[in-house]
Amino acid sequence: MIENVKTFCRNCSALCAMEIEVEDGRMLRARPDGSVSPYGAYLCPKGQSAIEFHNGAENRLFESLARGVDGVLAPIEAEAALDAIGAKLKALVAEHGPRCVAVYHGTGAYRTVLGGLMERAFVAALGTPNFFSTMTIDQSAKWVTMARMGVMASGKNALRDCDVALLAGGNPLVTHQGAPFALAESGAPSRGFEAARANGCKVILVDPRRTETARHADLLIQPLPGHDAAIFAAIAHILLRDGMFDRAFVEKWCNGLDAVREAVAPFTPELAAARADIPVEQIELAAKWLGEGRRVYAGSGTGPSFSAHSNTNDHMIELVNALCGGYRREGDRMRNPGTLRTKPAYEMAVSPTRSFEQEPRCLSADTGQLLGEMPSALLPGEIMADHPDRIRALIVLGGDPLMAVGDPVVAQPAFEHLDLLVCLDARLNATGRIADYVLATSQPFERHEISIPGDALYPAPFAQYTRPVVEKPGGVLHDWEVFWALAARMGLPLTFKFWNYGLRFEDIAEGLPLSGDVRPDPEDLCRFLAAGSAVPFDELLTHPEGVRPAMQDHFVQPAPINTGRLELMPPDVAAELAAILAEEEDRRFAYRLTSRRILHALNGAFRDAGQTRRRLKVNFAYMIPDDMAREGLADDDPVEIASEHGVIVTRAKAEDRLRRGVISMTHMFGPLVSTGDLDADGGANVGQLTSLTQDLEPINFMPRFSGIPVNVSKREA
Ligand SMILES: Nc1nc2c(c(=O)[nH]1)N[C@H]1C(S)=C(S)[C@@H](COP(=O)(O)OP(=O)(O)OC[C@H]3O[C@@H](n4cnc5c(=O)[nH]c(N)nc54)[C@H](O)[C@@H]3O)O[C@H]1N2
Ligand SMILES: Nc1nc2c(c(=O)[nH]1)N[C@H]1C(S)=C(S)[C@@H](COP(=O)(O)OP(=O)(O)OC[C@H]3O[C@@H](n4cnc5c(=O)[nH]c(N)nc54)[C@H](O)[C@@H]3O)O[C@H]1N2
Ligand code: SF4
Ligand SMILES: [Mo]
Repeated sequence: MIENVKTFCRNCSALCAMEIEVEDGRMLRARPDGSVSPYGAYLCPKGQSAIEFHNGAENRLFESLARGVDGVLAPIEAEAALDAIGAKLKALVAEHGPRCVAVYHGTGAYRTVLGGLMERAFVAALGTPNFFSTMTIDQSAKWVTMARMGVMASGKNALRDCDVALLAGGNPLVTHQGAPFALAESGAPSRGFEAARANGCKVILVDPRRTETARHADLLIQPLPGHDAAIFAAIAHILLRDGMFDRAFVEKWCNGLDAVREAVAPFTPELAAARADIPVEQIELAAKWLGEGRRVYAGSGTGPSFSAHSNTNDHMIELVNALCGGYRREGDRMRNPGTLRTKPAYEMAVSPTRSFEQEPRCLSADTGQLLGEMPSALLPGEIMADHPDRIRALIVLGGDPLMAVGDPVVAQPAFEHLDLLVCLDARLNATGRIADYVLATSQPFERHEISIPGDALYPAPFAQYTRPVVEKPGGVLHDWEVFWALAARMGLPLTFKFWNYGLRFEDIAEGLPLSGDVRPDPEDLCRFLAAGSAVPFDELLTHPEGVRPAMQDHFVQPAPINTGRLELMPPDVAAELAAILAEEEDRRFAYRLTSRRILHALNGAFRDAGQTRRRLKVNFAYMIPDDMAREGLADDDPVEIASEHGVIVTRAKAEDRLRRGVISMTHMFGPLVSTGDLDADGGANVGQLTSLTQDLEPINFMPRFSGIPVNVSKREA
């Protein structure tokens, strides 16, 4: 008998509502369910690939693995693996203290709400500062900006409220990556852009590639990568030159306007245009629109955060936003104040914390935490440090850190140096291949979930709760169960809490103490999380399609206290700008390799799904036809790409969406290090072109993942 079960996808923060056809405990296919979802009916190809993955595609792991004395990974009973890992962790902590244990939270971890929160509870109970996540190998430049500039507590304007909206280096039509940092609605992203433009919003994109999102752009600027700091300094220069900034906002909430004037004075539009190889008129037009806008948004995706000067790039983009007063203001109606947690918003500046200058510190570099996390690019250094507090054990929840940090020459020996490496994953990835244990974990449709990751992102109040659609296979563990079981074996008392970014775990008053003897019921955990929900948990239970609560309007409130101010131009940012001004172009390399993402895969996940592989035998090196002709390349020709740090081979592909001098390639393809057989490898790891010792940004130690200087040459077959 075929049953239709309502649930939601958990691959990305869109959390698309769906209906799954189930026959005899096996899922057949997924359909979008727009009956209540604020995004309407929407599903991307990964929704269907998820069903196939649950059913065993992409070599899904159905049993845990342990490395034997022969050095080979072999199946192990889950309970035996937990016993061995718990004992080893306990011994390491007894000998070296809790700091020797680190946790890495990968992209697979963000959508397992119970797994992620149990992981936080475990880390808090253990008391280690070594929490790493993909966020610090991704857009931690945004956290650096928050730490150096401060934040407006009311948040940025929503797309649909804007009359001018600018996005630098993001492609939400493909990535569904939107608020709070980038401009977009996560689900059905085109609908948000269409609605905003129907209201008269002008959309500006700054991207070397004419992205899929560019179909919604009124102005597309296609610069060489790595010049966002100069471009946005020039936009600030014009706003100040023409007096077209929000003077009232700046006077009320900001310090440092004179320092901004001084720092951006040399960044004339002509200088930025020459450096980024774009028409000066485009910079003038973008500045004019932003300056005239009443409700403005300027933000970015990964592009500027991956490129040279990423912290400065991001600071300058946020500076332009601040000069335009691009935040929700007192009296503004909030489209979504949150359903599971309804939060008041205040028009109030929170002063910079400069948290990275405080304790706890890293061992291998002079820096500290950002939002309670250590920089992921320092993981290898923190393992190899000649220090009693070095990292000796690493637990990876839903990630592939060895691949993600790049530079395998530096990273691999470090990961191999660990006393204990444990991966919780449903795939055997590059990190898993060198791990001591790989714990096979359940997949979303096999578990209970509540829509916390979407709570503040939905374009309107909405919440959804789901029970498992199918039972989990016998041999696999739930992610949350692993952390609970390890804590029990280590004698650590866990308190389960509703943690969110910006909160310190220990400061959260309400918690659910868990017993190490009684396995918690996941539905009880979700009920606890929904305790403050605008929709009672029992109503969510009876409405698996989700609920849109009837809520009274929420408005941004006046500041309860009035002490914080944004620092627009702290001295370190001014010094970075001065250094950029003095910098010369690296002419040894003819091209710049840029990052991009593909619709059918989610970093390493679904890379080997049928619909991905039918399109992408390898991760192609995309170039414009003119550049290909100059290098004597035709479609599918093997091409060697060499940076200062490494060489990879892939196949070339023409794409007229690019600009000259730019190659565009996606990541997480191929093995960690190429075997030399491109087709057998199924692609090449762009991380081999990156460095963990050179070109690292200050503060967050972000490696250069975009705008990498490279040369290309045809590889003779
Ligand atoms: N389908 C799919 N969705 C995903 C992912 C995925 O792999 N696949 N990954 C998820 C993750 S982990 C993340 S972090 C997000 C990322 O989400 P996005 O930031 O939207 O990612 P991209 O599509 O790579 O967009 C980055 C853009 O930056 C441009 N760019 C590169 N260098 C520069 C530069 O120096 N300056 C400027 N201005 N632009 C530049 C590139 O051309 C590219 O279009 O997506 C998430 N969603
Ligand atoms: N050169 C280069 N390097 C990059 C990037 C780049 O563009 N270029 N991008 C950077 C960015 S933005 C990011 S976010 C990182 C990505 O880095 P990671 O997140 O570390 O890498 P993924 O391959 O996405 O790993 C996610 C893992 O989660 C697993 N998974 C999926 N669902 C579940 C689940 O429910 N439970 C568990 N336990 N596991 C699950 C998947 O099988 C997969 O192995 O890479 C960074 N590194
Ligand atoms: S956009 Fe795609 S991957 Fe993201 S939740 Fe929706 S169906 Fe899933
Ligand atoms: Mo990411």
